[in-house]
Amino acid sequence: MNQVQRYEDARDRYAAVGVDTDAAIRRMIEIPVSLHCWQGDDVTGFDHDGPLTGGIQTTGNYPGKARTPEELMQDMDVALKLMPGKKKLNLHASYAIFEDDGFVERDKIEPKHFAKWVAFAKERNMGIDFNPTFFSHDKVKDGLTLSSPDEETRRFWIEHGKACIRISQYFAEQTGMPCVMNIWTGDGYKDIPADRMGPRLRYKDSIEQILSEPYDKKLVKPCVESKVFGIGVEAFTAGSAEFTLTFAATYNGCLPLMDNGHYHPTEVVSDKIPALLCFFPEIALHITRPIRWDSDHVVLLDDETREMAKEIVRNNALDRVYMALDYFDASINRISAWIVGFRSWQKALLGALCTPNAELKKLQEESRMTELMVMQEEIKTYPFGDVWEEYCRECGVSSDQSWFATVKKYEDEVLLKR
Ligand code: RNT
Ligand code: ZN
Repeated sequence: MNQVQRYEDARDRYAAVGVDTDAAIRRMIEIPVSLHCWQGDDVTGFDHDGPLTGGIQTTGNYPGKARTPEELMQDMDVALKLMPGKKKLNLHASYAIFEDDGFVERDKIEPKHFAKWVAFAKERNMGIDFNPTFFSHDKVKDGLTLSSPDEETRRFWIEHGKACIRISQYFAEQTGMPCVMNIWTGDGYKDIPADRMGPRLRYKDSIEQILSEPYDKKLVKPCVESKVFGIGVEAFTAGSAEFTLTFAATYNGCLPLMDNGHYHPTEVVSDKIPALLCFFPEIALHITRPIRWDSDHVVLLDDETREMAKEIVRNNALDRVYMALDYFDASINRISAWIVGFRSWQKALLGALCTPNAELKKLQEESRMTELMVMQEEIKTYPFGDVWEEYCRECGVSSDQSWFATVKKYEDEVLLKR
């Protein structure tokens, strides 16, 4: 059988259980997923020389990391061409590009420092998401930014946040697509603090001040990301789950952002997605793979990844959930890391769209739990690979591992010469 025949056969098999694979492929093509620039250079950015701080860490020393905006864009381009689907660009403020005008501190950054990124995104028909960078900087004082008791420090970071709102608005205006602006800080304490509420009250006030900067609510989507703990800040995190979720719930227009590396290991974000969708018109996700902790391994097509995608799809929430990848592995080819993670999430979404969700839900509602188990298990071995192959063919990318040859060639010719 050739590819066309295989797909037709698969389409019939899925149709028999009520799944329209053509419709699934058509839907996939429209769903934007945000690709994080920071996988390309181990979260280094272009505005500082110091180490990565904030309780996050990249491990590994694979050769060929991008050192300049040009290299990062070039590498990302290689990756983008080998992934199916619609992409958005996810930037951090530390990736500002300072040209002859010279360097400015983070509280003074302007849209012009991102003009090259806008040109890059526009040429590729991508929207842009944005993140103020509250880490890896001299002004992080005693591990604190927006929750710092030092007013000068806190003011600096509030001004940074406001500058980022203005830049987010610019991104949305330029690209014609909304910009999700995510606030995450690693603020916290290594050991038992005496005051857990004071830092949070300051954090709350700081976010309110940032969001008092005028912006168009249809264009800029601010969100707050929680975390359970970070390296060196094991005892207390100001932006805990309860803190950020309550902030988002009580502040009109602010979205909660869940990163599936940021919870206790037995908690699953797949279960939290439908819980939040009961209350929030829109939510945001950072999709990662935590191994034992917030290790930020490359996203694979594992059970929880599939389960998260299923929750978005079966609750009809593809238009309500802003999806972004967030991981950083410096121990393997960084371009492959981008591609494997992006393709894995694409597979998870397409798989979710090829699940007979309405039928399964009906079985649950009729309490036919035996049949539900039978069906959920049998669908796992349906010919998903043939649908994936057709989707990749329509997107003009390879459906199997043959994409790696392109990356390997680029590694030999470009990366290893850096
Ligand atoms: C850190 C958070 C945060 C960062 C990025 C770089 O634990 O997940 O989202 O990964 O902002
Ligand atoms: Zn994250």
